[in-house]
Amino acid sequence: MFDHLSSLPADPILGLLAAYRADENPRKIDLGVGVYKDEAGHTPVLQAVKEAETRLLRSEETKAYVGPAGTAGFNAAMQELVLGAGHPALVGNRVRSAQTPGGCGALRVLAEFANRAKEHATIWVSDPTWANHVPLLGNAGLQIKSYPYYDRATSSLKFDAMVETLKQVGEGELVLFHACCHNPCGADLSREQWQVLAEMAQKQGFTPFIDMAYQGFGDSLDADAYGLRLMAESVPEMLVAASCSKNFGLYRERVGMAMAIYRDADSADRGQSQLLNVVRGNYSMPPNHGGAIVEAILTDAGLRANWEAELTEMRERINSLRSGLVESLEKAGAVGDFHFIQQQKGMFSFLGITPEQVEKLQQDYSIYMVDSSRISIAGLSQNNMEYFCASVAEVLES
Ligand code: PLP
Ligand code: TYF
Repeated sequence: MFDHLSSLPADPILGLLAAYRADENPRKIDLGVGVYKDEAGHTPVLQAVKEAETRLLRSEETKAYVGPAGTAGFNAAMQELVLGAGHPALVGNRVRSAQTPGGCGALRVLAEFANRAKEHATIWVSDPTWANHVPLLGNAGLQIKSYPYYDRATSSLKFDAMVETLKQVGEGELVLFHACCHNPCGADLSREQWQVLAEMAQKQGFTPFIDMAYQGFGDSLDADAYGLRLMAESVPEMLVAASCSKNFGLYRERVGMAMAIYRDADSADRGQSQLLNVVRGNYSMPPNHGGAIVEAILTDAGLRANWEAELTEMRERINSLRSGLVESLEKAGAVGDFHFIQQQKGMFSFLGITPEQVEKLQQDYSIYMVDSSRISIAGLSQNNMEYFCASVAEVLES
């Protein structure tokens, strides 16, 4: 029965990793997948995570099932991290959530949940958006349409065009927003722009669906959640897919949260029964280990302070790489104005070069990035910055 299946291309982002690993050039640089790397090019386990794991190993007494929502402690701590303590939606008992296998698990569960509420509902996503949004949301049955977001020609937001397109969106439709650190473009909405969008959501009645995969990687844990929290104060209903992959460095442990905000506590209870039923029909219940680590860190003052310090260090390294990159590109004589990179946030920016130039960087210089010229900034370091910028300058000249 499987003979007739044709083969499909690998995930274009994860596929790059294999090509990079096979490359024997000692100067090779990996700017592909969005995984944080330190100055030495490593993705270490955070100290706070190691300590939480050590404590868990000692205190854990059973591996018996937990249940489809994961633990209550994880959900309460994560809801508070995302929404902020005392958020009106929390105080009003209108929030429900489930621990999921990563942010991807959350996106998929929430998409299926939304599809139950309204079959084949339209979800508007930014152009461009993370490539995985398409299968995660589309395979659940939602219909995907896009709104203008980023202008490659000027390396800035197309906010007016975004607003113009979203004016036609109404009740029963969803709009996906990146909470912060937009993947792939790095260009985020300002507080004023979030305000405009929150008023539109309120007036027009569409349902915001916010993907928060990088809380803490932009400006701070609270500042990065500004738009999400504002939106959650403005509308009666909203969905949030949160990921703990980047900010806790728990990538392979698969930890995230699918959260929904409802009109009132009664609809929240009914909604949660549906959401947990979606979980049951997919994977029954989430893996426990990563969620237990997050819960331990968020609920212990010492571990939490250590984690926040490590998160700050990751953020500051990326931000200093951003300014270093702009400076070094200028010094290398690269044609063009790259100052936008310094204004953008999070793991990614588009370099703004052509697919042919991306290909040339890979073939001739062993520098790996996604076709769109998206670079994962943390792959740069003091060691490879000069080689990277000189190579880009040469490719831009040729
Ligand atoms: N959403 C965006 C925009 C992402 O970049 C990612 C990837 O890291 C995710 C969601 C979810 O990732 P994960 O499933 O690894 O938590
Ligand atoms: O965009 C990225 O690089 C990250 C990591 O299937 C990622 O979000 C990439 C591809 C994928 C899952 C995660």
